Amino acid sequence: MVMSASPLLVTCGLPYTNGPCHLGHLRTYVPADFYVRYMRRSGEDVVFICGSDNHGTPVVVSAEEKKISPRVLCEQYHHHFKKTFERMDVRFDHFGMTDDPTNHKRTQAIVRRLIENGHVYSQIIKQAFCPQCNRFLPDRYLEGTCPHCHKPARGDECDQGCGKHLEPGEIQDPTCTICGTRAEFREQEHFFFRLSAFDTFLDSFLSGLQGTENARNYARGWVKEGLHDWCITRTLEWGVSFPGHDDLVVYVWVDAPTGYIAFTEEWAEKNGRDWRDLWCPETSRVTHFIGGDITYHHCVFWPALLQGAGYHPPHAVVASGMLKIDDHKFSKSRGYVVWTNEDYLDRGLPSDYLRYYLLAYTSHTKELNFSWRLFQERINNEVVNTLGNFVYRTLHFAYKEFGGVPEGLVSTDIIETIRACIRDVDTAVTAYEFKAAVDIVIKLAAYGNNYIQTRAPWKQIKDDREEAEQTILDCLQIAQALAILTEPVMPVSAQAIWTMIGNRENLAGVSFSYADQPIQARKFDKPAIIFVKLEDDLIGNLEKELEERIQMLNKESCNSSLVSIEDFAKIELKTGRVIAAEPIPKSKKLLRLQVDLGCETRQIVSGIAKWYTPDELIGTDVIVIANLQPATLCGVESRGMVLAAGEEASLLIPKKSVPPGTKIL
Ligand code: B3M
Ligand code: ZN
Repeated sequence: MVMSASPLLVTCGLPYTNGPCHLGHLRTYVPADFYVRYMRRSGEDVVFICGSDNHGTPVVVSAEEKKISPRVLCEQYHHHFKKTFERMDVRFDHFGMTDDPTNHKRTQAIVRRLIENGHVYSQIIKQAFCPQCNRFLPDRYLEGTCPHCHKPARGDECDQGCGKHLEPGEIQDPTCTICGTRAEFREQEHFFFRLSAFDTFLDSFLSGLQGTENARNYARGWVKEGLHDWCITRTLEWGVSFPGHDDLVVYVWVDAPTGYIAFTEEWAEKNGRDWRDLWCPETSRVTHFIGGDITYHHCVFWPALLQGAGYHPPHAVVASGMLKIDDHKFSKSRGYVVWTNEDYLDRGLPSDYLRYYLLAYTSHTKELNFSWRLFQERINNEVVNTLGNFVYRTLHFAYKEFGGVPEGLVSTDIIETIRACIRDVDTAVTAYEFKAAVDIVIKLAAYGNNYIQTRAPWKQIKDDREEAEQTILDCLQIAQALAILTEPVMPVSAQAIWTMIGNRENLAGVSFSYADQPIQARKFDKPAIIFVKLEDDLIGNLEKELEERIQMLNKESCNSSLVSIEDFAKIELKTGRVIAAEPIPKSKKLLRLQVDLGCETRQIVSGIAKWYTPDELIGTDVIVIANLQPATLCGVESRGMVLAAGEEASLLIPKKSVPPGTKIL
């Protein structure tokens, strides 16, 4: 790795605070964390920055559905993401919020500079408006058809087809997302960023842009096709005010990437550093890790914004391939999703295994397929049988026969093998080929396995103790190198191996150059098994749950069988008012509700604890199935069911207030 004086700033695309963390997120964050750990271990000064993306219509639409303020929703998910990343051992130096004051200030400063530099102009445009909801419909408030590929699209992007960014007014057959009414168009003044004037700049910028080729090549193609100016204002109340126009906010794709700078400022403030050292010098190395679907924003729009406002454009963009679940396009609404907490970490599965899979499945820029079976196969073969087996056999034998690392000189060809491995890993990481890097490390473990197997120190020791001692010393050297080299991939297990070999200091402070240093004699304790096999039962259950989720959602959305009106009439639907709500101690999901049904108060247990606090439910009018057979959930009797829609349990609520117990006909 070539050393450079400027610190390396690594950022990750900012998650929207409108839904929980899933594997699609981790597809980018885990490799970024791997890269940061790797670069640090190579001696680089690295700052790792991320934060949550709080603005834009994804957040307002969700907040509106949940009937909470956007800020409250953002804080909930902000904490959720922060905690989830910690649980996954993705360790940011700072995790900010784009709605915090630093980012409001930085965004406005950038917009002002763009205006002063003549890169912004105003224009009267036709804006989609919903006559029913009586409001303008920016971005995700609008649905329709993509004018380019004719697939269903959102107001500002073709999310189900060609992926193109759509400008206001471009989408065909537009309807309001909230009420489904066909949108009308009304004239309004908006502000545009003159992106089209940056084609020459972008051409030369992209030819020097580091990172993965996919990002560079797509962006070059788009610049060649011709650039359109971007409308950078929206008629919304939530966001960063557009300077001089309080009725408008800045488009989320201006203030979201600006968060990268604002979060660096916040980090620098806390750490007595100057954020400018990371963003301003010619030698600055800002490296953005992003999902491939936001390449346009990071390789075209954002560099032009920075250039226009007099900032230094990024040094590298590393774009990950998309995630598939069971070979299907990732889709929350169709159930092709694996939630990081609920489906993985909360089951007690180790973060290290998932990190390994995400890094080792395929090259970073390719599509990554997740299935529980493949996950089991890869972990059991590579992590448990190859790496784990080698380390355990080595340590176990060394402990049993020598009580630790024996005195002696490690064989030179072992040191050479380790050196070659470090060199190859370095070449791979420099090319952002993380899978190749992980494979090389596992190959070293396989080499070790073969070494111990063919020399069989358990046989050698019978005739020649010294020969056995040499074999095990060589193996211990490999095990020590493996602890250092696997740390960026599986930090928890690597630390455990490191400690088991009898090292006292923390592995975090150890550099790669230590891996080929002869291991010193020392005693260590009886080793433990670190990598445990993923059993068929567990994987079978997880697979079944995923299948059931997919089937249920698909049935719901299209294949529902018909019921007669008589059958439907058997179900007694009534309105009810929540008069008391409390958590159920043994459950994270359930709430115990007391619901006023007019003639009686009913106890109903509802799986909505993740989405609503007991306090906010009190006084809410809900729809209840009143004649459901009683059931006992977590030891609490439930007599009825409260209706809610979707993965995030959006409660169905009567539009006009009606007395509790009103029958639904
Ligand atoms: N919040 C998430 C996405 O579109 C978006 C990323 C912002 S990065 C500055 O993937
Ligand atoms: Zn399209």
